[in-house]
Amino acid sequence: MILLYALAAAAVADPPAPVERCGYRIVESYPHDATSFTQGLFWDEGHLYEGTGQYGQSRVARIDLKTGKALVQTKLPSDQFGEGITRWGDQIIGVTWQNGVGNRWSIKDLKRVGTFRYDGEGWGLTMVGGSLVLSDGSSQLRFLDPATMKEQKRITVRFGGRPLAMINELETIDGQIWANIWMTDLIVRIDPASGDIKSYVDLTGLKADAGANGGDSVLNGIAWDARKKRLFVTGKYWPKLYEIALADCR
Ligand SMILES: [Ca+2]
Repeated sequence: MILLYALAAAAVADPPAPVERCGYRIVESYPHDATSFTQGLFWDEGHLYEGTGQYGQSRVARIDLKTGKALVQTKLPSDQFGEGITRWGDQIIGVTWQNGVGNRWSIKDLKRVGTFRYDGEGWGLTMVGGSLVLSDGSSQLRFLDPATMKEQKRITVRFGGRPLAMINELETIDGQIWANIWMTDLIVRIDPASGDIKSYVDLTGLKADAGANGGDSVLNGIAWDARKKRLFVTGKYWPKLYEIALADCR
């Protein structure tokens, strides 16, 4: 009887899986170009790669971690507002905010090697298990074939069972999707199969530490150095970029 009650309660309530909260500490801070409206960030082979936004100022760049300076950079056409970038093979793939146009650059020299079209807005990008994952400001993440841009599937990001919108910059860490939530100091870990948020980290305090001010200067940009297991975060127009370590997840 007790078992029956328990089963019935579980079926009715179907409680969402708990979301764990993780603390963090700053491991190191580095200079970051305070003119960069950071939209995309990833790490590859010893360097950061950053994509920035704003019409006429959007660029994709290979950045020296120690100095924060661009080693190589390519400007986007002035009518494009740059958004997320990620690596796919020997290419960097990048989307734009409302242009419906994406770019492909050679990761070697950042020369543009192609363009593509997609529906809706472009916010964040990352690669998960061979699929390009695109956020667009909603609670949906689209999984696309990076060669053809055909949609393969989509998931709804949920926090405690409820859809959560404003999913922004993305990063894949050990097969899980991490994301900035626009206009917040939160980053979250998303299960790519279900869309459920499994963890979140409140990074309140970093913006002030960075000396960033202004309404646009929000936390944005997550990069993962898989080889050295370093997690980097920064924000739009922030003078600093941080390596952080997560702690006390519960
Ligand atoms: Ca990223």
